[in-house]
Amino acid sequence: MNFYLHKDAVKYEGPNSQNALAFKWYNPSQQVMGKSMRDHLRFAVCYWHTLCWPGGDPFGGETFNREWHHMADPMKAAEVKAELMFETLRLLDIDYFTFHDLDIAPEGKNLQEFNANVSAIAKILEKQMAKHNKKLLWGTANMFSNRRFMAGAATNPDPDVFAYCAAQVKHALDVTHGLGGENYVMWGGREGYETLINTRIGHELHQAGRFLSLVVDYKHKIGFKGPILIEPKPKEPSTHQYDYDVASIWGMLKSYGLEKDVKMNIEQNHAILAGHTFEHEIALASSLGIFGSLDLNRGGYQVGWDTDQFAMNVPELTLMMLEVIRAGGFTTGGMNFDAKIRRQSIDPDDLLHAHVASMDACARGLLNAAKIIADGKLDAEIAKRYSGWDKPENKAMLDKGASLDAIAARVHKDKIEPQPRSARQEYLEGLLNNV
Ligand code: XLS
Ligand code: NI
Ligand code: NI
Repeated sequence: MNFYLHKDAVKYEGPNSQNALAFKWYNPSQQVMGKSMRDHLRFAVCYWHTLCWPGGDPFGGETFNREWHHMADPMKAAEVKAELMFETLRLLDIDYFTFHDLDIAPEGKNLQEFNANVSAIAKILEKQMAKHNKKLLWGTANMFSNRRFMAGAATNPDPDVFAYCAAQVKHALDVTHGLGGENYVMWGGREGYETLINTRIGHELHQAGRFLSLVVDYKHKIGFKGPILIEPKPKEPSTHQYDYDVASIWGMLKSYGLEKDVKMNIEQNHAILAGHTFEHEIALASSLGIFGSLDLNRGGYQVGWDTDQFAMNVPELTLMMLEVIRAGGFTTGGMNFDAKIRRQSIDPDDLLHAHVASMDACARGLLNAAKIIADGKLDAEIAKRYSGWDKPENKAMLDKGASLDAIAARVHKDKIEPQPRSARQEYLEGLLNNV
């Protein structure tokens, strides 16, 4: 289908280019800290916001009027979306894409028909991937749109819904595996509750933990190599969500012994809704050994919901990239544009402008982060702040054999009196602005 007006793949032209559909900073082959920008950033285009969302909001319906949203035959529309996904990837020079089962194919009358539709479109995707040399970053199952999930997916009070979810995830994981997907994502939009007066929290939490364990077992059974990624979000659509943030998921992973198989897919807007910064969630996941992948977007700071705007703020992206580099970079993960253009951006090429501008902003963030690391002053300041822990007597306090009374005895013997030191925040903020 003829959709975009722009026909040539976007290319790097450098910071002085006046061409709006050219990269000014994202130069895929440029080496940064021993790795190409393409390999650092591992961008992905998402199906749902890019090709499925019609531009509605809670107060008004569609604004985009895309032709394929109005086709009589939903399988024909699915084929058009598949074709357009690869056209989008070609134009943006992006290697990866992501989808929910329901994004790529229509539901049909029952689960059998849904599975058959998903498998049929997956065949088309497979051919296109081989032809265009594109890859699947991750797949997932949509277990939040249909009314059967209104009281939860795996945490539904009705065990039939739990069973249905098992069948749906089995198929979505099979399809993701078949397409060589590098991760499998679980976002539990309905895995929470509205009111405690009708809810058994303990039972629902156990359902969530057991469901995740079943998915991990199945992943091993079929030899799926990538991690299962959980995507934390504190609320919306549920009022109280069990997968609130990285810290709460860590608790669940530890209690069910899943911390080796499950990692985090962290989204900027979800971090903001949980009262955290994006970099906080990345740093925490990395320090717990569960950093996986990123859903890249930006929350509107004036509204309290998931606005999923394209990430454009270079200083914020600098701090984000600094944490990604400190985490050792991506292995199977990447940066998925889980972002939607505003509903007034109705031109087809607005989709290209959004991705290109955000890719450039990420590239600037990467270059800035690399400069901060090369400059070394920030890291030196942090090292100095923690340098007391290099002394053997201090290190020993964290060892297994340490005891409270022995430490107390040393405090009295050596007359230890802590001397407060400046944390130098404004000096460091100035330092970052000047790299
Ligand atoms: C919604 C989530 C969703 C997941 C995939 O807020 O971000 O888009 O990324 O189910
Ligand atoms: Ni997301
Ligand atoms: Ni989101």
